[in-house]
Amino acid sequence: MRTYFPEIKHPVRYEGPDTRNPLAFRWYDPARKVRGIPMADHLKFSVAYWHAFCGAGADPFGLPSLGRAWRQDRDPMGIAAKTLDAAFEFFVKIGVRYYCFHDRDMAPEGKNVGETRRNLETMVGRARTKQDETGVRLMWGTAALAANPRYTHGAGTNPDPLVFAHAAGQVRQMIDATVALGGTGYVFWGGREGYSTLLNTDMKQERLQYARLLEMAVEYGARAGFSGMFFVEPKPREPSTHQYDFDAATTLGFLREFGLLDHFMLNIEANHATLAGHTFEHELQVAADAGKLGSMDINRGDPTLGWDTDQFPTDLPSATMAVLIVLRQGGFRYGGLNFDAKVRRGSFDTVDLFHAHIGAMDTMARALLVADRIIKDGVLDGFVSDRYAGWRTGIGGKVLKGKATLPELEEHAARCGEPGLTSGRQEMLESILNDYLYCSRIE
Ligand code: XLS
Ligand code: NI
Ligand code: NI
Repeated sequence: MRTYFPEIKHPVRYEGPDTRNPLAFRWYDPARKVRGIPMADHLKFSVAYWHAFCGAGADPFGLPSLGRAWRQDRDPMGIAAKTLDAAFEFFVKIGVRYYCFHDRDMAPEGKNVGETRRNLETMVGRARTKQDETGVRLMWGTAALAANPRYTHGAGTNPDPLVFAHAAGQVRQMIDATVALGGTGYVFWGGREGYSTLLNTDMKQERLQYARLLEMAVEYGARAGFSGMFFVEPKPREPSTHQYDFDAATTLGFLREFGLLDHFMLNIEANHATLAGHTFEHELQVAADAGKLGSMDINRGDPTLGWDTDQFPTDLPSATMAVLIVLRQGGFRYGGLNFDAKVRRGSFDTVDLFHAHIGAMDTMARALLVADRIIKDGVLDGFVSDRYAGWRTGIGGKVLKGKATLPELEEHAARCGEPGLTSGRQEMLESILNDYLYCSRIE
């Protein structure tokens, strides 16, 4: 069979922090045990099919710049077949065990709903064979409900029920595909579920429609044998001015409002967090506190740009904060760490795909080692725990149990007088974190 990555002769290896080989892992050592579990099980990496194999480097100012050999064929199904070959060659060579895809990444839309279904089923059949040959598995599936012009005013939130029906059909086909490939998750992400102006929008109606779509997906998933988890991926804006799933808190509120919370978890994306004016760790913590942190789209934005640049995550402090939250909740059951990231328009060579994934996997692996050390030492957790110690006994404990009253608290304040001023020690804690990141021995 033709090879699309001839420059990589064997799967990328772990060579340790001192290697000079840019095509080796410095920190990601899949078999290395951390807290008794292999690194590969802590870091369930997934390659994003759309960015890695379908992305061609186009931007609003420029034509496609990445001439991928697997995208050259006269027939769209021919392109799909070559892309699948390239994808599985890449998964094996980079050593990632999971991938995620949208229906349209893997199979082209046909002339009508029936042909579209057949295209997808054909490609899913081939993907199943490749999965069996390689052991690589599907993490989650999703439907592309944004690109086709019919979805310009939304898919689930479109004013036209016929558009909604097309979206629903796509979701149904993609749930079938996810089941056929053994995926453990199904994602709803922003797409164009939002609006641009209230002059033409009934927001209350659109949110209700969207809830109905999610409800039907849950009902159909149960019938189709889907035993994984449904996820919503919050995103605040782009392409719509206002996206309904703005951030984790908004999305949790939406799911609660429509009685969907039991069937959904959140897939938190780093770049969407920053677009919403939050940090990645803020969004992760909101989801985790609700018991709803199900998966992550790991990437990063550009702090000087206001859109979803989907760069590969190489920022160690942010990665460490993220992994700390994941470790504290005991990892992921249905999801993992999906690289919703693409190489830059000017990274023309296929080897750049390897550099991108290697750098990001090493960043997350290093973050895992640092986070493990931080948790083991207990310095940071101890500080926070001490800070709230007053709430475990006495009047604090009474308040939390719902046993206190306002008059009682006024009386308590009067009796005890002015509280002392306790420093939050932010600068000290920032320095401690830096010590762990840059000085502590984690080899
Ligand atoms: C777009 C989203 C998209 C999803 C995949 O902004 O991040 O890539 O994660 O469905
Ligand atoms: Ni995403
Ligand atoms: Ni995104």
